[in-house]
Amino acid sequence: MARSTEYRFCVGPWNFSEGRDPYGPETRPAQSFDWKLDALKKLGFEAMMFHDDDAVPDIDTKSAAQVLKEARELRRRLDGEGIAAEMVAPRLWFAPETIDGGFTSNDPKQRRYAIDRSRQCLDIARVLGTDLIVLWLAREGTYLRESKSCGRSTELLVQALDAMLAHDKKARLCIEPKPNEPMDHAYIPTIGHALAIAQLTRDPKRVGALIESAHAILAGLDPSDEIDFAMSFGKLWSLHLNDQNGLKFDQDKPFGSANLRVAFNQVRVLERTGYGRKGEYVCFDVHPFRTTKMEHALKHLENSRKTFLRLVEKARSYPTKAADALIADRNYQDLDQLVIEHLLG
Ligand code: XUL
Ligand code: MN
Repeated sequence: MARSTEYRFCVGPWNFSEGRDPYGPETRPAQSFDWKLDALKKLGFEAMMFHDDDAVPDIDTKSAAQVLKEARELRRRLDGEGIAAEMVAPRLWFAPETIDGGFTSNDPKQRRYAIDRSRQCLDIARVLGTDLIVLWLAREGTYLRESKSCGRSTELLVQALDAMLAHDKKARLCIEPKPNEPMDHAYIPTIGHALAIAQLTRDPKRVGALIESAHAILAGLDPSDEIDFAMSFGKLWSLHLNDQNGLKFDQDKPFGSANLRVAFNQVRVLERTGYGRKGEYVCFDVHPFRTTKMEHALKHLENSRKTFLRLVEKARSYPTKAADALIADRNYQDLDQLVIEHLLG
């Protein structure tokens, strides 16, 4: 299973979070963008992912010209540090306009806001030198089944994707499915839904997917199967590795923290399918535990990367021959133990 290429790693500014949760305030002081960029470099990461308002803070208060000017300044700053922008994602879930959803809002004025803001996000991405737009469709779903229709929302989502595809003929749209939170039910909960809606757009080739381990687990699915499925279509363009302890709030734990075997299987699939060979990054969408002291505030990133690389070694040294013999003999009992022994060894 040896691979010639090595992996490249990426995180976003929000992954240096300060411990706030819905029930309590921050537990660590906020750090500047420069501090985060410096930390990312020291940890050996090569790219940063951005929401549109990570790239240009207070974006809605600024003119289009000012937004592009600030994006150009950021590009110079990143180039100077040798750090790439992996993607830009419109943060549609914060604005007062998107309380009832962005693209699927019941109010046409607010749907227009969501599309205009997404178009501006494409302009920012072009300036930052990336063709990848990530769409976590946070509020595109319902709290109440009767308030919207899934069929109508699918049409509205396709219209929005089409508007983005028309705005920039080179951009690729990468849908990041998540089944719930903040919504009761999201309209694009799994990779299957993301790849299916791509087919309804004006340019299906430019609509793909991003898998986040925790989101797949929240959908009751195995993230390694989701990865394998998307790779079968050549549609896995980004990846948010992390971990999640069962069906609860989105935990964004360090990679491998809750279930090492599930993490191992994700790495095995990445190795087998050659993820990263076309320049895709391995991103860690992880957060420090709320209890984390400032002096340990980068450990979740360092440790996720360390675990990932250890699991790459484990994937490469997996006793394939012995495993194949057990599979041929339908001896899954011992296959199970072989995996356990391999991970323990
Ligand atoms: C939300 C989530 C986001 C996206 C980027 O659960 O994962 O941080 O990755 O918008
Ligand atoms: Mn994510």
